[in-house]
Amino acid sequence: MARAYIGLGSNLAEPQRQLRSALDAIAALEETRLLRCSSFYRSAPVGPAGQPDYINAVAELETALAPLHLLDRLQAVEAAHGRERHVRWGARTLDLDILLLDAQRIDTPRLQVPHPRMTERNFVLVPLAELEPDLQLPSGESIQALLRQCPENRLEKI
Ligand code: ROI
Repeated sequence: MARAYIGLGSNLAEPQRQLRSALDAIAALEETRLLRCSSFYRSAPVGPAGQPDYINAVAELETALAPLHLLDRLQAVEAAHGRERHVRWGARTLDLDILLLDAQRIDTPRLQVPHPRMTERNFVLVPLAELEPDLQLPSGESIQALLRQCPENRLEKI
């Protein structure tokens, strides 16, 4: 079994409802157990302006699925929530990112773990640190050090 942290984000079509429904779908995945979810956070959009605020959270899972199978299942959950991939960094109904899988490093065209942009995003680091305040990334960096270096972006716990 691998311990996985998944980033959840939505800024369309009742984002809090999208996240709750995504958590139900994740909890129902085969060979997977949803262990915990952080609080929900409201965050200003990173990327193109003129889109609604996001709701973000991080979930902790235990899974026996291989990494690419987990990615397939999460992308199916995104698709079931009406996710359409048009504009890079555009508004989205549901985004599910594999942030960490134990201390594994994966670097393939389809999947990179740790998620390559997680260290620049307080909407990922803050909910992850809420779950795991003593976490170390595979690079050896502590989540607390990463939080101190992370760019400021408006974020409030709901
Ligand atoms: N901005 C915020 N605040 N939250 C997100 O989940 C998010 N996701 C994205 C981009 C468009 C980069 N910006 C985001 O994919």
